[in-house]
Amino acid sequence: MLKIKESMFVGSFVSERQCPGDRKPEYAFIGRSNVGKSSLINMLCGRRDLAKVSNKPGKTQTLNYYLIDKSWYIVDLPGYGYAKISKKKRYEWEKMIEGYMLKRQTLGCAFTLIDLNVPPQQIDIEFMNWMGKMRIPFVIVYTKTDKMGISKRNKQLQMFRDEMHKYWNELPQEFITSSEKKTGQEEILDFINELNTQFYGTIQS
Ligand SMILES: Nc1nc2c(ncn2[C@@H]2O[C@H](COP(=O)(O)OP(=O)(O)OP(=O)(O)O)[C@@H](O)[C@H]2O)c(=O)[nH]1
Ligand SMILES: [Mg+2]
Repeated sequence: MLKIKESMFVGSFVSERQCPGDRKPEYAFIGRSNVGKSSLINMLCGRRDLAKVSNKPGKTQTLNYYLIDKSWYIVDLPGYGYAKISKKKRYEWEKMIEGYMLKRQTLGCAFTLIDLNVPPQQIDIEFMNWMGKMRIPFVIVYTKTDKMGISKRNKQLQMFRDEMHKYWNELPQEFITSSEKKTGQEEILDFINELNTQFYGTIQS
């Protein structure tokens, strides 16, 4: 099992052009504001305060890079769907995220976070449909599952999958997580490890 030994904040950027140019594989964490992206990153890294967490939505506003074990990056992205900002600002954020996702060649996978405590949100579905159309590789990460019992969890999962099946024949890979309880850490890190191996394998051959 992969464990992260070293995690380091590298920098905050506002466009893809500014991002590191050393061609290491990277994994982006994306989802609605407040879904738990920064918390999940801390959980994966076994750190308390690596990424800034807040109970107010809209905390992360830039593309934040973390270098992991000197060989790959985690990218904390600003959340989408946050209503309480100006139209202009929201537009700028959308362009920043969109530009990043479309242009970033070293993006190995977008981890799309879905809060399992709320009913399926159209904005999440639309975002995944867009990634599908753009052929951006992504997986689903259900968050905050410590806040419910197993039967509610299964019910919510079923609802979300039913909604996805309206658009997708086959669903992407899923991870069930809780940053509070460290649920899903091993599964996600093993998955990233596999992708890293593929990435470096392809480059060397
Ligand atoms: N119970 C519970 N709360 C969580 C979990 N993950 C995050 N939270 C809480 O959810 C709130 C938002 O967490 P963040 O990690 O800042 O969310 P974010 O997606 O990075 O938010 P933005 O940067 O604003 O887009 C905080 O109050 C966290 O403590 C979890 O697994 N369980
Ligand atoms: Mg955040």
